Amino acid sequence: MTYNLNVQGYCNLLFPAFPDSGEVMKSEIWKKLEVLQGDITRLKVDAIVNAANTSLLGGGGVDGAIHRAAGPELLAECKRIGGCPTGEAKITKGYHLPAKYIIHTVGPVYSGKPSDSRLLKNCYQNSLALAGENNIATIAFPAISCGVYGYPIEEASEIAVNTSCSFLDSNPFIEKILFALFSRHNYDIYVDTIGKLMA
Ligand code: AR6
Repeated sequence: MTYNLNVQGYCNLLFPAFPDSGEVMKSEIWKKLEVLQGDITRLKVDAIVNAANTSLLGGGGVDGAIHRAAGPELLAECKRIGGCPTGEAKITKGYHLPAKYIIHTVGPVYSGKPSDSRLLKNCYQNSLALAGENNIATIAFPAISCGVYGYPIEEASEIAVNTSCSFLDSNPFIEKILFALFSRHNYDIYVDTIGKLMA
């Protein structure tokens, strides 16, 4: 699947929910979000985000898929970076991926403590800030921390969408934020979350 920016995503389909001109600012933000189900490594966007670990040396899940698809040059660049603390983000080239860049961020291992949500929010904020510094206009996120790190997808999707909307509000250079969900279940949860937040 090659992502085509003209494909109409769910958020765009919901856009007429804001017909009032007083909602122009808000509607412009919602129009920049899209949810899709599929493999993030196939997306032709400026940057995809990796849910990495603090070593940045690869792993399972989406991290493993990204390293496999990008090729061994990615691991070599990651070794030079020397790791990444939880909540922060680092950028590399995309190598053999259709995406030009990979933004590696490290989500929290879910513990049920208040620090979880702060750290997960930091992942989205710091990834988007790096996007800004690198002239990245289109960016795709997986569900950071929602695999082996155990973050409940309902809570995580709210943080992902709210943090992205806040960022778009003050940073208009981002043209599109995609949420790429591997499973139909997670896709449905994101669609549900966006529907609730828009209501
Ligand atoms: N495209 C999009 N989403 C994917 C893909 C893919 N190709 N593959 C998996 N997912 P996880 P985490 C989804 O476990 O919880 C790694 O070993 C997956 O279904 O990849 O942040 C790292 O090295 C899930 O919903 O990341 C770390 O050690 C989501 O991506 C650790 O896992 C995130 O699941 C990070 O754990």
